Amino acid sequence: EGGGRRVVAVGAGLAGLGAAQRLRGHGSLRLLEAAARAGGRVCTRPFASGLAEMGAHWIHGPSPGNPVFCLASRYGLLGPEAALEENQQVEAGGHPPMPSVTYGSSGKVLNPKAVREARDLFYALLASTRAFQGSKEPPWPSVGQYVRAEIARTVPTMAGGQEDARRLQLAVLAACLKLECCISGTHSMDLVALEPFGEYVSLPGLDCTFPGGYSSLAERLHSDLPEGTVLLNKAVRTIQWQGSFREEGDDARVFPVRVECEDGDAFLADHVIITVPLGFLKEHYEKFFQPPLPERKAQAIRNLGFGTNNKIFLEFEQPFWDPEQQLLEVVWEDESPLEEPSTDLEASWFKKLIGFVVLQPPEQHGHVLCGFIAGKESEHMETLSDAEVLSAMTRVLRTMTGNPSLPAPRSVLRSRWHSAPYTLGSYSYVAVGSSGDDIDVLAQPLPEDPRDPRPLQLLFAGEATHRTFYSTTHGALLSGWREAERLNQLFQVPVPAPQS
Ligand code: 6YU
Repeated sequence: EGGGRRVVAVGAGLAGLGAAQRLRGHGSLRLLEAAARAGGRVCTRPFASGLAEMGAHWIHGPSPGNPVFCLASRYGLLGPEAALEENQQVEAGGHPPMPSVTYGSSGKVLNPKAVREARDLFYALLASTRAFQGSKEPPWPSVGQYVRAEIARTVPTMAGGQEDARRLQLAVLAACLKLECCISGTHSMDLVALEPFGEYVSLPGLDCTFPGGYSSLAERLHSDLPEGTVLLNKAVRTIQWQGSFREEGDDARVFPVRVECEDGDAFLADHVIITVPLGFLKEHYEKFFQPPLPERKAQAIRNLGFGTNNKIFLEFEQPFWDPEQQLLEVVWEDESPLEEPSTDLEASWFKKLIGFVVLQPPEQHGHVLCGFIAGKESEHMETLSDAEVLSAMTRVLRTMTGNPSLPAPRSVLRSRWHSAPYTLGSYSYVAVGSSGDDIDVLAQPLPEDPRDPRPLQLLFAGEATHRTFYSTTHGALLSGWREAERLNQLFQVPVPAPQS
C-alpha cells in the first residue's frame, strides 16, 4: 500500500526525470536539483545563430529498442530523417559513418585510402576485444594495452614495410585511440578494462540529434510533472538513512531518511532515489551518506571509472571546409601509439583534440565546428581562458590546413564538465580493476538485507548504474524507470499496458 509514502529524488537529469515520470502510487514526490535548470548532462545552450549541445549530443542507436528515441519520437522532437525505417536499421556499431576529411600536421589532407586502412585495422582490433568478455585470463588488463600490443605485432608488415607509409598508419592509429578516449570518456584507453569492454551494447540506428536541442526532451519530461515536483537550486548536502525522523509537530509519522540541503532545508522521506553523477559520488560519498555506505558499495564507487570529455564550439565567419564534409579530423603525423604521449599539458594539450564535427545544417547553426577533447588535456583546457582556447584552436587549424592566415574563429564556447561541481567529469566507464559487477553493486538499493522492515530507503539510478548502456542518455532514462518500478512493486501498483 503506497499511499502516503514520501519519495525524494536527488538530481533532475534524465534518470531523475525518468524516475519521476514512472513513479506511481506514492503519497508525494520531490525532485531536488542543485542546478538552476533540469536536464543535468543534457544541456543545450544558444550559440552563434543556433544551438550548442554542451553535454549529450546524439541519440546513440535511434531504433525501437532505445527509449530516448521512442520518447523523443512520441513527443515530436526529432527531424524527419530520424523517423526513416532504414536509418533505424543501420548497424553503425557506435561509430556512425560521416563524410570526413583528415588533415595532417604537415598541413595537407591525408590520403583517404591510407587513413581508411589504418582505421579498418583499429576497428577490427577494437571488435576483437569482445572475445575476452567473461574470460578469466585476458591477455592484458586494459583495452589500450591490448590494442597497442596488437599494433606492435603488425608493425613489421604494416603498409607493405614502407617506412613513410608505416609512420602515417601509426599516426592515424594514435588518433583513433584519442577518439576512443572521447567515446569512453577517459584519459587513456590504458585505464579502460579489457574483459568487460564488450558488455556495452550499441543499439542499431544512425545516430541523430534533436533539431530543437537535446534539452527539449528534458524540458518536456519536466513540464509533464505536477507543478512544484522539481525544486531547482536545491543542492543536497547529506542523506541520513536508517534513522527515525519526525516532522515538527507531527509525532505520528516516523521516516527512515532525512535529506539535508546546502541551504539548510531538510526533507524527510521513506525512499530516496539518488541520481547524482558518479563523479560527484566519488568525491563526496564518505560524507554524503550517514551512516556511511556499506564497503561493497563504496568500493564500486571507487573502482568504476569517470573521466572527462569536453566540447569546444567555434563559430566562423565563413566555412573553410567543403559543404558536404561533416567531420574534420586531425592527425599529428609524428605520433605513434607505441610511444608514450607527452605529459607537458601546457605545451601540448591541444594535440589531444580529435577534430571537429560540422554542425548541420548551417542555415540553422551558422558556420560552427564542434571539437572533442578527452582526458587530462581536456581538464587542463578547462583552466584556460576563452581567448587562450580560441588562439590554440586557431593555431591547430592553421597547422592542419597549411594556411597561416586562416581567419580566426569569431567566437568560442566550451563545456567544462570536470570543474562542474555537481558532475565532476563527463561519464562513466568500466576501469581497470573493476567489472560489470561493480555497476550492479552500485545499482543495488539499501539497506542490503531484503527482509529489512524498512526496505528501499536508498535507491540508485543514473547512467553509471546501467550495466550495458552506461555513459548514455538511454542508460540514464532506463535506470530511472528501473528504480521507479522497484518502488511501484513495493507499493504494489499494477503496471499499465505499455504505450508505444
Ligand atoms: C548520449 C551522447 N555525449 C557528451 C558529453 C557529456 C555526456 N553523454 P545527470 O548528470 O544528467 O543528472 C544528475 C543531476 O544531479 C544533475 O542535474 C546534477 O546537477 C544533480 N546533482 C548532482 N549533485 C547534486 C546534489 N548534491 N544535490 C542535488 N542535485 C545534484 N549520451 O546518449 N549521447 O551523444 C552523449 C555526451 C560532453 C558530458 C554525454 C551522451 C552522456 C549523457 O549525457 C549522460 O549519460 C546522461 O545525461 C546522464 O544522466 P543522469 O541523469 O544519469 O545524470 C564500448 C564502450 C564504450 C562506452 N561508451 C560508449 C557510449 C558513448 C557515450 N557517448 C557520449 C558522447 C557524447 C558526445
